[in-house]
Amino acid sequence: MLKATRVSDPEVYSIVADELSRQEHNIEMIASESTAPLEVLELSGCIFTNKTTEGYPGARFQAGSQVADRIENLGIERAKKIFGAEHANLQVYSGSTANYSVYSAILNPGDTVLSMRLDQGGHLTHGSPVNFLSKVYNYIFYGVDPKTEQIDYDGVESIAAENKPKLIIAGGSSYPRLIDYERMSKIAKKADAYFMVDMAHIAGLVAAGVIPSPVPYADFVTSSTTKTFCGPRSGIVLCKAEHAKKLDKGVFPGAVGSIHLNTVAAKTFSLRYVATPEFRKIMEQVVINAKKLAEELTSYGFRIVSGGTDNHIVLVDLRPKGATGKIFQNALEKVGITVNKNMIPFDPESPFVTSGVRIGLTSISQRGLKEPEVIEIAAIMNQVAKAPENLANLEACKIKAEELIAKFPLYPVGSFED
Ligand code: DSN
Repeated sequence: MLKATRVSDPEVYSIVADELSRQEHNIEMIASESTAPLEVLELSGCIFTNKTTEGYPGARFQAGSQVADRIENLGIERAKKIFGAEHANLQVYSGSTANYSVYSAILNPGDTVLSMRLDQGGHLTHGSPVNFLSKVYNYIFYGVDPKTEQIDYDGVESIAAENKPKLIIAGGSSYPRLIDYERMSKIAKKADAYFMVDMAHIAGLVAAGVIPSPVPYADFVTSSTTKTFCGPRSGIVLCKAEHAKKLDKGVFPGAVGSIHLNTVAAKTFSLRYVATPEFRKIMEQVVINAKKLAEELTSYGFRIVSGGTDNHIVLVDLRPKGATGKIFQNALEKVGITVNKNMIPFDPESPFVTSGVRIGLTSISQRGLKEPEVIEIAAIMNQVAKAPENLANLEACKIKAEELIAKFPLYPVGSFED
């Protein structure tokens, strides 16, 4: 691994080696994480890193871009095919810049955007007051029904009718349920608004056909290419053909500079990988494992927000166990299980404390863990919750967690040996 760096900069090499070891020995359950295939790691650092290119295939600002055109065109074709999209743009750097690109394509300063509240499942880039775009656009928000903890579609409809937003956004970072895209798109049409879906968290499940796709219903679909997509740290935007020109201008020069061709190459690989039966099986197991975890944790007295999950996320209300998200996250970290504290709908705690944790099942499913192991993880979590600040308890849980994950290598053994 990192043959050149190991010799020339042992300090950086050893930090990267420590991170590999951390990932190998921990049960990684951050919902926005996954394990990139070796090809993605290779391609993310490939020779395209050296090439500067701006513009689009066939119309570049820099000479020597013919090879770059080939990789970008291949990626675009694969993206259109796998998602059934009319147009695709691979130049965005992340899910965040994917969102900024759509805003840049269709919005003017002061325009109204209707999106989901961050503390009920949305995302920082959908108008949070701490994001700079909240100074540019007028964001207003919808939320979940307090009883079902699922999107209050009637509420969305009445807010849209009253405020006439130019854009309505669905999708986010901690919503564990399916979204009724058809209903949302009808609401948008009625309000004469564009409809955008941010599928960053669920893109892999969508690509594998395990959950419904927003592509037929949305004007724009944005995504990061990590999370369930299991690709490089980057992004993608899809749209209807009628918006293609606007979108491409919104991306470049609207929101990004020169293309990260190395990650375009890695995304292009991923866009083939996510169409394989092997990937589909993993995504199916992700959903099975998530449902199993929700069921097991419920049996131990945890409360699962919305009563369950349809995707890779289990959002847990810790109040019945007398813990906060901060306490539980820190205790699990000591045990070798990595999750993140997360707001739950109508959370009385601050975002720095929270009443919940968000648990993702993608990485462990990629490593081959199935229902029997998920049952063990839930039991460890329950034991942690009983005494989250008791070091002897945490040490006993750590031994169990280490034994469990040691049976499932992060990458095939020998992958990083020279
Ligand atoms: N939005 C953050 C998350 O969901 O964890 C990072 O992508």
